[in-house]
Amino acid sequence: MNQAVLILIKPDGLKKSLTGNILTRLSETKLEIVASRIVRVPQHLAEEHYKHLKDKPFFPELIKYLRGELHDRRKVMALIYWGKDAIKKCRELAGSTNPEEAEPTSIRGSYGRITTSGVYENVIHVSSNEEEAEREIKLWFQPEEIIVDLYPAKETAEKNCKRKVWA
Ligand code: DAT
Ligand code: MG
Repeated sequence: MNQAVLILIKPDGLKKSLTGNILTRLSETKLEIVASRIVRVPQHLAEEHYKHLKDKPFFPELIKYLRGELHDRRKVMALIYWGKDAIKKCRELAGSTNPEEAEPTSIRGSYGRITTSGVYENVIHVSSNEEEAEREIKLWFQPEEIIVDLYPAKETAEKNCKRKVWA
């Protein structure tokens, strides 16, 4: 069954120049990339993305981590991969949440670490199921930024809507 999955290369991945390595690993899946962008992550987006963890003691540090405050790299690379069993394939390649427990050849096992203050720097995010993938993709991307129609969308005509175009 074809699925879409949200991948985030987190700020540690960008700071450590791991983007190419991670994309190479993900290309083993033979899935199709249908959207990508570099994002400066606002507080509300980080909090919404990880809202299922908001009562955890590590939540404030997790938000700082995703926003790049721990790495002085205030950006993440967001991608959507699409194809057969995309979620399972990408999560297998990513490895376990805890990078110390992740399969050593997985992305998190290869490149992740736990900091002395207990932050799981696990380099990438991968949606965990179809429902979460839809929720997350709609948070990080607008329909126009995705080259396939993943979910129903509607057209709006906004009057006096300011936006930047090339000069
Ligand atoms: P995953 O990213 O594998 O889907 P998750 O959704 O349960 O895992 O957690 C989201 C992120 O929160 C995870 O990538 C790292 C962080 N995290 C989870 N459990 C943690 C813990 N016990 N201590 C520190 N950070 C944790
Ligand atoms: Mg998760």
